[in-house]
Amino acid sequence: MVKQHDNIYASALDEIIDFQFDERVVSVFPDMIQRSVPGYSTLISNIGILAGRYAQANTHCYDLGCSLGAVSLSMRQRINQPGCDIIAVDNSPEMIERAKALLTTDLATSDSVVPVDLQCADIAETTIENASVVVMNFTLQFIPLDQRLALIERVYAGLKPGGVLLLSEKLAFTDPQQSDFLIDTHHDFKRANGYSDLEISQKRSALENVLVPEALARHEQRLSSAGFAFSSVWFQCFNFASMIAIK
Ligand code: GEK
Repeated sequence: MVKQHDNIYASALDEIIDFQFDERVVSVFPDMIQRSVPGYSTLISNIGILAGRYAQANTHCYDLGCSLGAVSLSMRQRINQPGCDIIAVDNSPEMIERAKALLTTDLATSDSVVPVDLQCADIAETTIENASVVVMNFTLQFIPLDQRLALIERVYAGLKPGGVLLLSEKLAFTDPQQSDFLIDTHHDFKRANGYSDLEISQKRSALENVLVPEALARHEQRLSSAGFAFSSVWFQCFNFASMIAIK
């Protein structure tokens, strides 16, 4: 599939409406996420490696907020325990439609036998059970703040002992100097990837009420109150980080 260039915020807009994962975003999504999230490809390939390490025989591995299924496709290359499947969930019908096409190509071309069940659903309502790996790669940040603890608690309850949650998030920082440094550096990263100042500022406004980042300490607290005895950051580039929490 040819990667379409993201120019959604390139021209000045009269009114900036809240960001949505609609057809227009879906059509440019691989280009958008690659040029906006520092370390995205590194994260995708290493989530596969971590899933390979922690997947347990005869369990489910979840990709919550799967978008086009990049995490699922990486995990299915690396999981070699018998009887595992991947349950990939997203509430954008356009995302799931496109993810199905990509999965069909992957099923036809890769050696992996791990099945992927793509579901169009709200992750707040997805049953999580008999799980050894649960991935939320930049999804929790879109869930309303007051629903986040309940979701993480359901993930914890659905994991088997030794199972893991891999949680990637854009972070907020309480120290103003650190915050300015990391946000400015992220904007440099976007400029270096061809986004103009206008695109950066219009996208920022569109995401303002939709993507709510939290401080690392807040995530650590929530993981601990949900029951996870161990959590650690395993990746960070600027204000984007990924954590692992082990049950
Ligand atoms: C990747 N993980 O490529 N239920 C289900 N899906 C949701 C919900 C919800 N309540 N809220 C948001 N989403 C992917 C990238 S993108 C991150 C994840 C980004 C979905 C939403 O439709 C979108 O596809 C995804 O979460 C977030 O590794 O665009 O910054």
